[in-house]
Amino acid sequence: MLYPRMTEKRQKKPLDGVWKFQLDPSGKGVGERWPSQGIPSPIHMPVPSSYNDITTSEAIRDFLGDVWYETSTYVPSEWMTERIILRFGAVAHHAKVWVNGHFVTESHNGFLPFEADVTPFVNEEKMNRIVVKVNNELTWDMLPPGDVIEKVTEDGEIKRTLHQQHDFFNYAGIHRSVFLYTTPQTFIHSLNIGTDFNGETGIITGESESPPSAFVYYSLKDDQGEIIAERHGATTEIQVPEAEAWSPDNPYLYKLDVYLKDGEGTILDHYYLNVGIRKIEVKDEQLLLNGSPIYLKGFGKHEDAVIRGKGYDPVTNLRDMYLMKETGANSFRTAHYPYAEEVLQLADQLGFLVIDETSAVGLLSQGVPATGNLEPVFSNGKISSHLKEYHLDTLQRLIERDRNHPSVIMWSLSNEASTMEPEAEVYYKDLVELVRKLDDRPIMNVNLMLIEPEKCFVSKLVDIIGLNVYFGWYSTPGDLKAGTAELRNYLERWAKTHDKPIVITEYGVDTMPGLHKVPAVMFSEEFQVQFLEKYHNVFDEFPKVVGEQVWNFADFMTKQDTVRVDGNKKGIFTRDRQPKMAQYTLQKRWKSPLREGK
Ligand code: BDP
Repeated sequence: MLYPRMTEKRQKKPLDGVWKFQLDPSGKGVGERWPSQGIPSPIHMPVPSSYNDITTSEAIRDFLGDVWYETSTYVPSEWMTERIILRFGAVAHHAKVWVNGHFVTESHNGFLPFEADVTPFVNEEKMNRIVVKVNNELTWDMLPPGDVIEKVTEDGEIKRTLHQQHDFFNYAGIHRSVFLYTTPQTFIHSLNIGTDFNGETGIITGESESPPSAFVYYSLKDDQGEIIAERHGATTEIQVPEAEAWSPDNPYLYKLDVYLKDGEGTILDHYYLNVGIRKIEVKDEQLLLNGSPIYLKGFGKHEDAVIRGKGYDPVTNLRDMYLMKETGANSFRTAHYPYAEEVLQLADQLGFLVIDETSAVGLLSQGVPATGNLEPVFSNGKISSHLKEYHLDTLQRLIERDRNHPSVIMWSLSNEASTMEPEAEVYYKDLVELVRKLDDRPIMNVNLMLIEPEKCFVSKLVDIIGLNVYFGWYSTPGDLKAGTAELRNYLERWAKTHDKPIVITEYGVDTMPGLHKVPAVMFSEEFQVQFLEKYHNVFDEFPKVVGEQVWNFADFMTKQDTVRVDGNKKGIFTRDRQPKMAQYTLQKRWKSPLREGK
């Protein structure tokens, strides 16, 4: 599914703005024909945004169930000969969509785009009503998984609450931009662009899916618009001598125009992509970018901001990118789900190496309060065949969506799953096999610090190991000497057991901005600084450690909990994107050369 772009053959109209909105606690909307009649008692709600934090209502913030959105629009007359597509960047978590009362599509993935061909349902001269039912419940048939728990209260009412296993607020709503766009009747369906670089020559391979009756024509241009190469044929290979390789220091982008022509040479469709020529590989226990070892410096992030929650926000997004550059970061991980495509477009342009993660977070055994034992996930049917299919589908769609971004350097299968269960091996084998079929980027899986390297059933399947480590915080709280000793021991065991590079995908501590303590104590800014410094010294002892990504870039919202003070405070920046003291610690380290060759 190609991201909507304007060309002389394609139009687009964003439907972002203020929509109508209504809660539907008793689920009566369909029965009362809201899809065709409109929603009866709406309030105003911005799109894209989470709906939770916009009003002052606790009922809206904590709502669980169906909500409805509605907007109306005219469609230009000149669109009537084209295919008209309605596209949502993402709606969390379940969506059903109607256009002028006709059901057109549904989605059960809160972090990936979906669309419908609405050509037959669109009116030329009248307003077109678009109605969306959104549901935010989690089940164990989806990712992230969760349960809705029903309890009868003392006054006989049924109270429904969400049980979730992941550490971020279950924001919901129309989270990413909504577009109406057109394609010609004969159109380019998909593009798969690969690149390679041998130190001098770049190779671009192109594969386009389009109707066999039409001819594909590629035109490659440099960043000044000068034509470098032209090719015919759906599958192509272009050699670029003396290529400018893409990297965080030089995010050079070529432009690839793709045309579809008929037998007479008339242009039927036109689409274009930015292409960064680069090669990423795992070799000799190192991560190589364009043939040289690269050390990842950066953050685990979240799509999270004040008021708009998980709604895509170009303003916050750019601020984040500038702050990361300023700190000396060259990378980030899309923890714990696929981010908006606009984030990756900017990462291509500004030069960030992205670990692209699925929404598989929370596949972790939970302690059973009665026994204190861990309830397994993979081995007792908690993970259904539906969930596995969902995971495979998410991976496939993530790769198809993001494979053309030079910034995306690897796929992360999941975060902190119960990979110590033997049954996890078969499950992950199938995931790995799928990725290998679709793409040649390295594969990572991210491990919880309770996973013992000798007893992990998944690390042997992947190319690069992600480790989340919080010794001195969740273990031996406050004792950084003991914490760093544990860290050293843990890394030694991983390095001994696996001949693969390791990225520290999370390390960090909750820190209240402005809280100063000497000697340092947990939650003070001094403690965060010391934790980072001590951890960095240990990382530097291990040649297999090829990257460090602090948890988290910024403070973020979580569910209410005794261990969370208005959310998770492990940010290097506050939730409104101002630095804590530790930002200078990182800047000092990341802006000066690290170990030799890194
Ligand atoms: C890790 C999780 C991350 C949490 C973090 C924390 O991967 O989502 O937010 O711990 O506790 O286990 O701050």
